[in-house]
Amino acid sequence: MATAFRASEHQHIRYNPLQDEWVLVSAHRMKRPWQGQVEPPLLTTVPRHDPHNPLCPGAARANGEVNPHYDGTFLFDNDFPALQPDAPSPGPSDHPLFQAEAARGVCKVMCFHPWSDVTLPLMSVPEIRAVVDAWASVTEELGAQYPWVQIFENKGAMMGCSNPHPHCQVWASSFLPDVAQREERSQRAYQSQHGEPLLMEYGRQELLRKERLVLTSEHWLVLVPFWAVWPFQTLLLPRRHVRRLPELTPAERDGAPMGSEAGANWDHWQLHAHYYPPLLRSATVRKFMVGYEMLAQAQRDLTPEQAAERLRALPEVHYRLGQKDRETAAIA
Ligand code: H2U
Repeated sequence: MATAFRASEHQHIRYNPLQDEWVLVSAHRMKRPWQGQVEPPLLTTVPRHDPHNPLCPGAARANGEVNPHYDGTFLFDNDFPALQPDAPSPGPSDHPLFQAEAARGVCKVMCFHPWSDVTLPLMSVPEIRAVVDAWASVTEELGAQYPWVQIFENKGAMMGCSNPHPHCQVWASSFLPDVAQREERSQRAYQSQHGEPLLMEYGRQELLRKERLVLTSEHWLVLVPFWAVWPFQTLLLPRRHVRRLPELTPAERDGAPMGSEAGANWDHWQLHAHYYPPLLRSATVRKFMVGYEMLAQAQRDLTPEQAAERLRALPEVHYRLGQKDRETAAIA
């Protein structure tokens, strides 16, 4: 008799219908001993204000400009922008194997808070709301001119974040970046075939199946997607159809994180945020995307269902509030 399939025991591949790619799931690999790299413990002693940190209020930035003494969010043009509005065009290509196109755009940096020793989850709801409002207005402003506005936070030195001060980046581009293009294609095709947005049906299914939900609220769902690549990857979805950040109601903004967009008829789009924590087993063992991932396809060790169960079991209290710097993080 054939062995009955169990996702936590048996290797299989899963399809990501949003980004049109597959992931190899091999859960039993978590049983292997770990002799690889162990990261240093997290830095918890960031000074609240450092006059030499270019993201702090009143500090001088790399281009010599001095930041205002801001007391909420602070948005400025990146001094080392990856995209510029007036980049010249490389001109027509003379061969299909050598294609290049103009890349124009704007790069901004947004500080979330005047203090360096907080992160979004340690901020109060009104403070987080100010960030969400600032995301919505920068999306509206840059989205009027560019087809794609990507808001992202590189978090932690482990993932290449250059500065502990709480901040994100906003890159608006004259082209649809690769991932956005794949999500655009998938969502447009799904809508024309099924008459509703892909992520609306996906969210509804996850609510019914209940295996991968991490948090649900009146307005939002957080889940480990069926096709997650990073061990503790999560997807945040609004419960109703919301195409873009500026469409969020005040109540939704009081509990909402980031997203991204484009122009014309985008009824197939559903606002969403991806969270890709790099951790594999603990805060000090990271998942590297190396040999097989670079040469063949993404691979994960524990199943998305196991990851969701572990995330659901986490305490409600932020880990830093459980430590001695409780007073540092408690912001009224
Ligand atoms: P990370 O989010 O990856 O840490 O990057 C911070 C950005 O802040 C980075 O893109 C910009 C860098 O160019 N920055 C300035 O624009 N001015 C500065 O003085 C420091 C950092």
